[in-house]
Amino acid sequence: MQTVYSLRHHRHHARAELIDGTMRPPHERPERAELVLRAVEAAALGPVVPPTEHGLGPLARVHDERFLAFLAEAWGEWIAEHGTETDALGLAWPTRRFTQREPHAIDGRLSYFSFDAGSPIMAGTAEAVFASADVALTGADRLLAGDPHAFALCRPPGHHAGRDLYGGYCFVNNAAAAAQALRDGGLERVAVVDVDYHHGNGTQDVFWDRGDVLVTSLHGDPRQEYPYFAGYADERGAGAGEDANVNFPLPWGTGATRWFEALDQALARVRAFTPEAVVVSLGVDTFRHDPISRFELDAGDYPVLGARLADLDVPTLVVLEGGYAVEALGTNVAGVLRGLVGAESPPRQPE
Ligand code: 6XA
Ligand code: ZN
Repeated sequence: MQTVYSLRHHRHHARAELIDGTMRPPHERPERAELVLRAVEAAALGPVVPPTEHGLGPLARVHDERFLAFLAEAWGEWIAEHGTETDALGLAWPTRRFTQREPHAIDGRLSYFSFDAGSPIMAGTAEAVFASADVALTGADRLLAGDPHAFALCRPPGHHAGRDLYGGYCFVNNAAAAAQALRDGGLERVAVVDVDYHHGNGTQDVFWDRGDVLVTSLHGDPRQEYPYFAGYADERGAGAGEDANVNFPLPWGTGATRWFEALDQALARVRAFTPEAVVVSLGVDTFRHDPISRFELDAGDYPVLGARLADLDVPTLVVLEGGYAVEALGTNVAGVLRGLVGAESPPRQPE
């Protein structure tokens, strides 16, 4: 199995994020990808390769072009207004009964194109974000070339990014871009399985009215958990996409038994859909010791997850999303990958 990785993720290293009422060093930081890379190398899962450049074309298939242009120009506009001493963050959002017109000033545009205050933009953000998308798209290329598995070691993550909205540390939706690239590469049906602790609201948004991409997500109940305003079970898609969006909200404290029950239900939906490829949005912030999450999976559960995905017996691209318990992040991600490629199964007995 190839792992796709770009060093350019280092260009995004925000000074601070707004969390719990204060500005703190971000949970989503470059060290995360390095730790995952080291664990993947240690597990000897296969070669680590750089991404190939895909340009903005494949991203414009899942995002508005104005939004992509905004991401590319936001930092330049911010420093013209505020200098380089602070990261770019929005301040006031167009919520109920506000106009939805795009302002001219950068401070207003940041809010127009975002849904939270926890996703700072800095000098290298656009470069890192577009490189992260290239990582996912290169992973999709591996599947189109016939590989049964690939791992896109993406950073920044992507599953919160909608057609024209960023947030939750996500700017461009890597998994959605990869799923669309698989469709554009000739596959008829693609399923997304989002196992990150947080609802993949961005992926849901991108494929909301589409019947050709099934989106399933297991996540913290939005009544309790970020992103709060998406992820309910009655969000089932619309038009041609009706019933092609399947949410499994789960309460704080959910442990392996309940989580795997929901996973099995999600995978039953995936099987019934008969996809030609699966894109897994892999967050390991479901881990018991994750600092921002409240599920209770243990390290031993991740290879089991990988094996359940392998049981689908469909070409599978794993795209990295969240996970912030840095001491266990690499082990947990590598555990899923080992389970997926069968490295966990006992050696076969001689006949
Ligand atoms: C609020 C929490 C952002 C969640 C990021 C994440 N700043 N999403 O892990 O999957
Ligand atoms: Zn997450």
